[in-house]
Amino acid sequence: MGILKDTFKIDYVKKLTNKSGEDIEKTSNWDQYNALASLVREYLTSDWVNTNDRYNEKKSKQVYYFSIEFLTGRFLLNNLVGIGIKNIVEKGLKELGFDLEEIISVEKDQGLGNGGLGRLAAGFLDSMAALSIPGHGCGIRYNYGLFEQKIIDGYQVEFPDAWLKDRNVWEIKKLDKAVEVHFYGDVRIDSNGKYYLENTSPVLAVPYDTPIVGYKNDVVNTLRLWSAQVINKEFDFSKFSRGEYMNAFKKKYDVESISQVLYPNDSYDEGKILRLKQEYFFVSAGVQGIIRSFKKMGIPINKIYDYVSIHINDTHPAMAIAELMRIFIDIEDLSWEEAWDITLKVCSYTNHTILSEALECWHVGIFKELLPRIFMIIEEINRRFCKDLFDIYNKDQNKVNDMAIISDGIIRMAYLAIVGSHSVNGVAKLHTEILKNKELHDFYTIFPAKFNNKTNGITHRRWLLNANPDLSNVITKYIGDYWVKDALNLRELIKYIDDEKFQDEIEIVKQKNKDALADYILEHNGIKVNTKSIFDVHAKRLHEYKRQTLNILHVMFLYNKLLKNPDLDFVPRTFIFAAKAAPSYYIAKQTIKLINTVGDKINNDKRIKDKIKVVFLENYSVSLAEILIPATDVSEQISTTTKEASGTGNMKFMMNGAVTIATLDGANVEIHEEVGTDNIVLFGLTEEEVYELYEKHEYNTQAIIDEDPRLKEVLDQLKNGFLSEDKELFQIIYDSLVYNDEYFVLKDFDSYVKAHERIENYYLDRERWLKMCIINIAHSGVFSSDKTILEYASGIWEAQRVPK
Ligand code: GPQ
Repeated sequence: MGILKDTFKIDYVKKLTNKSGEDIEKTSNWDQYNALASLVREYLTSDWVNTNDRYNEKKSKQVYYFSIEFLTGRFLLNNLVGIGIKNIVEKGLKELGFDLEEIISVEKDQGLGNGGLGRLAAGFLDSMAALSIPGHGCGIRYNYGLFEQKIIDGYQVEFPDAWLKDRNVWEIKKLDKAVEVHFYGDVRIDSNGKYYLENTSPVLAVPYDTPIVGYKNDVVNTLRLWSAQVINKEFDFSKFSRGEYMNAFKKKYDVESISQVLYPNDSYDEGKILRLKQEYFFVSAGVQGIIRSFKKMGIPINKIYDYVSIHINDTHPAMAIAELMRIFIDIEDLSWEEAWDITLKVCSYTNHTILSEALECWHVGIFKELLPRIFMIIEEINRRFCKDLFDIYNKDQNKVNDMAIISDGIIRMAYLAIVGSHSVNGVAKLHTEILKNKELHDFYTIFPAKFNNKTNGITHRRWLLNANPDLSNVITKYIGDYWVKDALNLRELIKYIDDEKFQDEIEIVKQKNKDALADYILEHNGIKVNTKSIFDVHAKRLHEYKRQTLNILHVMFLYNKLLKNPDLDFVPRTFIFAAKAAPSYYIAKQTIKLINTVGDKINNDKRIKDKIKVVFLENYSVSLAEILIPATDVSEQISTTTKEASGTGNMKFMMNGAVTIATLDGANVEIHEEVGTDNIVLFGLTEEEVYELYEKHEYNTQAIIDEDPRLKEVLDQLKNGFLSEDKELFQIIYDSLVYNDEYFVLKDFDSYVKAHERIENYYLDRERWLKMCIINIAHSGVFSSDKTILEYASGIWEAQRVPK
């Protein structure tokens, strides 16, 4: 949209005064934010309405991305840029005496996700809007997002994330679009042989819609998040008259607990009944809403697959398959066969991990009680599937049991998702190959056509254009701004690789971002870091397979080396960590304590003359990542090969000109393909070596320790009082490494040390380093989620672009 600066100023002053009830000079930062965000919401409303009208008029196929997490972060900057008024607004505010950047920083992150999976969902919404694809999100409006992390005495302490405490400016509550979701009850059959439920406990699902703004294309899609409310007639008013005032609220409390809080686990299935309720709650509400709006078009229900695609983001929404079947059969009167045919065409599924502890399973007992009709339908899907398997595998009952959706009293949600979808994709080439050849090989054998790869992506608008404005300006100065529309255009930068002026400018921008991060670190951690040191960053969830332990052991080794020889020629390093651990993941939390303990010791040791600093940044979140990533020199992507399905942080760092130190895992493989061996620093076991080690059962950690005095020294330091008087503090980490090194930390240690030595050498050669940075930026365009989404749209959803 276009707007004149003076018009904006008038609008803003009016809004600010109205909202705050104060003279503008007396308003708080929050007032200023609230007014600006409200105004932007108003400005984009007509595009939102028009986008929906356009989709309806054209009967465009709609994609619904179902996800139990959407980690969107802040909206204000993204929306200002998307509707094309950022510069006008910035100038207007300045003339009024306000600072846009300051106002932007008031917004609380919408942190309704744990990590990669939820962030991917948010990025996909951004890309769908930017590409004019009718695609919307469906999820849960948690009252509390992912916990806020504070580091107290080196330990992670969790605090609730009350993100809705102040008004959420972006959302609109749509009471008229509320639907009922039914739990428990008894399945009955009527005289026509139709199933229905009786004596259920219904819950009201109320949608809150948030606009998802495209990029200067007048498109505004929708993220619809559902909130659980007690149904008025279910509120037991008679209890009041009986004097049971407090008890009357119990039901309300129980119902509202469904959308109260996000489970804080990443890649781990806790199997709690409340989680199952959450899943069915948003799936049922979402599916009902979709069918209701589809039916308004007056098209027969058995043609729905031409108009609707439902994407199942990991298995949490897999019940969409059974819910569609329920509605098609019980309400729309379709036959099982017809209903199944349509359901398959509508649904597609993405797998995000091969970690066994993440694979979602439910006990038949609790499932059947909570969702009796859905259970019956899954049983029938399973019965028919097993019958087919029985024929395919020549009556081999073992094979049937291996692949059954329900087996030994357990429902395997991944199998339901595969059987009930027409497409199953992994999230990076290596991951998809592992699914096809190992983890899901049996399914691949019978459904080869379903399996496909869609390598993850990131939105280059948030992660480059908005998070790193200085780098963006340099890029645009050299190659124009077409890269914002099409990130592949970043390749044009290669032309300037030898241009010294360009190299200088890249260096200056990085230094400026490092200076800003150093200020942040000083303010938040009280640590003064050397802004000329290598900023080496390991930022992601804390998980054993992501191997923050390998990193910190290496830091300890470098420290030992300096203690032995304080005058060593040594490129100063700042090792920065940022990671949340699941509150119940003990070893992960002890790893945070270890990092902080090592940090305290090193940071305060005068002998090493500030050559190493270790910083743990608390509360890693989207907005912290936006500060951290542009300031990074070295990106740590060091998961045990085969364990990281894709990774997306790796792509963000690369796009901001960091050099990656990496195992050949997940999408690192594809980053390597893009930049070539000279522009990434690889180390560690290969896929084949990892599988061989697992299969041979010959992995001997003691032999490795005996041969490597560096390793022996750091391991001893974990428990000899070197770090803490409490010698048991890190016993669990020591034991896991020495006696059960599942993630091959010790095996990869030597190769990791050497990789860091290479990094040091490359960094010393300034020109070489800058060229590596430039090559990384220039080749990062293939990892734009725009490319990924175009592949989903054509290869899976058959959705068209519907530009204005
Ligand atoms: N991922 Cl199963 C999560 O963030 N949470 C999860 O529960 C599961 C997967 C990640 C995965 O670990 C990363 O490798 C991916 O890049 C990311 O999903 C998005 O696909």
